[in-house]
Amino acid sequence: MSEDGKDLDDDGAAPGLRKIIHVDMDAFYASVEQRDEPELRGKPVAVGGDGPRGVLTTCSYEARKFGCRSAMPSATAKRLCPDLIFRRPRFAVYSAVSRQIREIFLEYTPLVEPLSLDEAFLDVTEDSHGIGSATRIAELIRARIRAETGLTASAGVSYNKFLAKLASDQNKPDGLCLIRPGEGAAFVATLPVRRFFGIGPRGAEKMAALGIETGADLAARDIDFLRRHFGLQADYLYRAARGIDLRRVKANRARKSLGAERTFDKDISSGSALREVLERIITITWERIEKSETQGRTVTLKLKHADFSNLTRARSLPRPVASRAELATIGHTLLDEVLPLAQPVRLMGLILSHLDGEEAVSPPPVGGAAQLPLL
Ligand code: TTP
Ligand code: MG
Repeated sequence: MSEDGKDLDDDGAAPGLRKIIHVDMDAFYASVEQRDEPELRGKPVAVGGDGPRGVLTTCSYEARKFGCRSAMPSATAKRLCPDLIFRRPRFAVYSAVSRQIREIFLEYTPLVEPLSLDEAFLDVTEDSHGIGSATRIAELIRARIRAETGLTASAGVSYNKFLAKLASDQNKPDGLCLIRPGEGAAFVATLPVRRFFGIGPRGAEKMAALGIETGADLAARDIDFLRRHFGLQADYLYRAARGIDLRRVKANRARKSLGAERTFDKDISSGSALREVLERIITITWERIEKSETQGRTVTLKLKHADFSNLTRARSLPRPVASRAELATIGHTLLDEVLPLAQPVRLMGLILSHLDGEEAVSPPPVGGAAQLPLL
């Protein structure tokens, strides 16, 4: 592992290995509360109910110094840290931040697999922006998150998901850790088995009873021993103990459509005013299309009347819309078809669908990745 900015390629890694980043926000809910309520900064903060049956969803790093943890009963946390400040969760705000960070991830790769609101795997094997290394991409993403959300994230960089997730936890908060090819087994060897994904407190106890405390202890057991004691989990454990993980990053549903819309301050009915707004919407939509490297065949114009009823008009081409000019021509033709309006509208949107760009960038099978260039 390394923090010196050297990256996966610097040690002459065998081609074919993937480059995976795991990003995880630091003390997520608590950090959002500290961001939005500056008096809370630098103080022990818990998010959750403080009643007799309350439980912490999480707590700030200041509170962790006292031993407070996620899922701990609030009463226990208060005993450990009498000055602990409680806040109720505000899920709508956390979801909004989650969408913001996801948008940032998607600017660097379409292969983003969110695991929860605050963490995701990214496969950056294809360095589509020519940034140069997975570590640099991770640093850029961390800087963007800080600039755009006012929050810190930690990142792990490695050649598979198992190691990237362990790495993101290694230098928290606001840290980065790289585990290079060839270093995975050694990294795992010193790790307590309870840090392995999928091994809970009960699993760790069972292992301790068998004399297995660390990754090295696990690696010393053969596959038959593991199958006898851990059944279906055996293959996973056997590989994990060697720093091997064959799982691919599974990008969530490919995006089905892309577009932009505007809600007006005052309802509009004049054709010329609508054409003006449409021009702006076309510009934003086309920028988004270019950024996402997708192409689409169907253009839909959407209007919402003052009474909230919708009016849509769509046009499909036999091939993708090729340019901004073409998108504009279609958009304005659709608008002309609905003019003059029977009643004023409060919102106008333009949507491009039947996207086909997503398939073009789907990941190669793990075993067939050898031809991929290194970053
Ligand atoms: P985590 O990423 O596990 O924790 P965290 O972001 O608070 O702290 P860090 O990553 O720096 O260790 O979880 C993300 C959010 O999910 C967390 O802020 C609150 C919520 N959560 C729960 O509601 N219950 C839980 O048991 C856990 C672990 C998290
Ligand atoms: Mg987190």
